[in-house]
Amino acid sequence: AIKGFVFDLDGVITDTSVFHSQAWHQIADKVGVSWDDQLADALKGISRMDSLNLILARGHRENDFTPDQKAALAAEKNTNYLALVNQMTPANILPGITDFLAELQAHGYAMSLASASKNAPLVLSKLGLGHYFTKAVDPATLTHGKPDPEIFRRGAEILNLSPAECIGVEDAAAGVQSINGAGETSIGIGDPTVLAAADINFTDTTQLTLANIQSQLVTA
Ligand code: G16
Ligand code: MG
Repeated sequence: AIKGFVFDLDGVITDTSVFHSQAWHQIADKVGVSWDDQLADALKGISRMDSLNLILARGHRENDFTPDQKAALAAEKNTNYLALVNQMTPANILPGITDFLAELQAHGYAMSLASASKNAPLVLSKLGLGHYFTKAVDPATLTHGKPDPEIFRRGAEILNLSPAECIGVEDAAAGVQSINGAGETSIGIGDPTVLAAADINFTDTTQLTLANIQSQLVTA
């Protein structure tokens, strides 16, 4: 039986991707790499340094910076990003999420966070949701990022649950792959063609209710 839920942050609980994009766009301009929506999309869910490496590679500038210079660029992006995160409020919570988290808590489900973001605790506190996520995987301790199953496997472990007892919730294909690889039931939020590997598909966060999940699990 399902006893817990493991949540992605960006794209499920809130849309930090617009802020990540804005912050990276400033760095791309600085190093002379042209910015487009495709590049912005490619950065979703991947770590800070992997994001910088991807931006530099797009501009064929991957060999133009020392490790120290790259660390400085990544730190500058994070400063840009934190300025935006500090303006976040509970109004930035995606529709239906507040009700869904309350419903899960009322029914005694455990919940944890599986976000690649080192800033996730700050984001959750700005949203007023920190109390739901006292259990969160520390991304600094991971060997592999999504789509590797490690982060979702750890999301179950910190709840003292087996993967079979957990549902993972994701908006990215790489995240759904991570959930499936961990042996959890996957819910994909967004375009069902992109998230075809998910056990359950919802087009948006307003569809996240226990009743909808139960009816999808029965028909699956
Ligand atoms: C998020 C974002 C990524 C970001 C990553 C690391 O992942 O989707 O774009 O690069 O975290 O963030 P930070 O620089 O704050 O450590 P997720 O897993 O919440 O979708
Ligand atoms: Mg996401």
